[in-house]
Amino acid sequence: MITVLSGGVGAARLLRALRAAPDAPATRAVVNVGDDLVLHGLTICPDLDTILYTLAGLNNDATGWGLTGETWRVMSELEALGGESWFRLGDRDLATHLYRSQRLADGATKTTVSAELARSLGVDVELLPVTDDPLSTVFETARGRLSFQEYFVRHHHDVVVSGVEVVGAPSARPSPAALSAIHDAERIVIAPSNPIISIDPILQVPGVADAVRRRRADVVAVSPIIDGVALKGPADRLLGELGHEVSCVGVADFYGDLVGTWVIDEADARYEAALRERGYRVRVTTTIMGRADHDAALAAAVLS
Ligand code: FO1
Repeated sequence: MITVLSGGVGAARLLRALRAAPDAPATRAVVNVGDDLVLHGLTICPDLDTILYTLAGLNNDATGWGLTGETWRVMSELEALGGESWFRLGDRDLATHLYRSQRLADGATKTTVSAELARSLGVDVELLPVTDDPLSTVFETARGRLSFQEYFVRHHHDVVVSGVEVVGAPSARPSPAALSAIHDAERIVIAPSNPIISIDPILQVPGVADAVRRRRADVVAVSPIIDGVALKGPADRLLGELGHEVSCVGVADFYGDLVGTWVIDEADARYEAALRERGYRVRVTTTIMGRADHDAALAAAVLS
């Protein structure tokens, strides 16, 4: 059994690659919920849903979020009524948010609802929100304090950030299932997700970073920075704005003693020595996913 600490797109692609590997081990994902939001009265969990849709083969690969073959009739009607339409919810996607919101109103936890959705869509990876308590990542920016999705979607993550706070983290309780997934796993993988806004909110839930640190020898992390650049999203920009080196070494320094082995891209082979000097084992391979041979190589590096 392996456990993957997961944000959205990068984690979803890694999980897909791991599931496709020969003799793929059973897999659990401990998933960030810091970018969840309530909009139109609906609870939306972007990272959980990106993983769910990707593993179900339903993800819109062009956008990285939402469903393939989507239609937008409800959004158009909402826009005509003057409703909030900057955060786009497709007609098919809305069914997920309606289902989740009703189940939460019935008293079910996010953990339970995630398992129900995974079962309905035939997904065999256990999707475990890191906590069932409210968590929301907020940004201190040149335009004031912004919620995650205001920063990410409304302002296209094109605003200077001076600080990130995970509101709710100090009092959040890790879900028992997420903690066991870290305790019991043969291997823990940190996905190539944004360290600051996807993985750190998971680690800030009390008890989670300590649980990962105790398993350090079995923790393998995949760098989301390749040759100084993030393939998707603002990880590179945020690392720089918050004073970190924008490289796989900067990411390694950010996680510090939580990680035993780094998987870095061939384009970053020059950093191997610096990482070894810091006490890490290092595997160099392609980390750019989406091609079957690349996915297989990365999965092999993570699982070997
Ligand atoms: N990202 C966008 O750039 N624009 C959107 O309108 C948008 C809508 C959306 C709806 C549901 C969902 O699950 C995700 C959605 N995303 C959208 C993606 C998402 O908000 C971000 O990529 C993640 O939160 C970052 O991990």
